[in-house]
Amino acid sequence: MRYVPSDIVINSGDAIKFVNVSGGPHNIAFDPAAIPAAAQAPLAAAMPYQLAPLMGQLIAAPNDAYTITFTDVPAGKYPFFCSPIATWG
Ligand SMILES: [Cu+2]
Repeated sequence: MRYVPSDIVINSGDAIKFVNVSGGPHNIAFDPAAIPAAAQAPLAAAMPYQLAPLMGQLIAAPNDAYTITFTDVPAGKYPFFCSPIATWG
């Protein structure tokens, strides 16, 4: 279970489309404790259908996708993880 590529550099306003290849459900989540305070609102605004703050909806089936468009999100590092895997092992 991994994201490919695991690291990606983008410009402000770029979008990342995360696609479930297999083994879902998956999602894309950011740990609010790891995101600077000033970045939380714009990042939240960039994430449709959150299950919890900065936790994206489940993409359950192969080829399901979730897109985050990083408009107005400040430059920085945004470590992300799959919360079902983190929660359910
Ligand atoms: Cu996952």
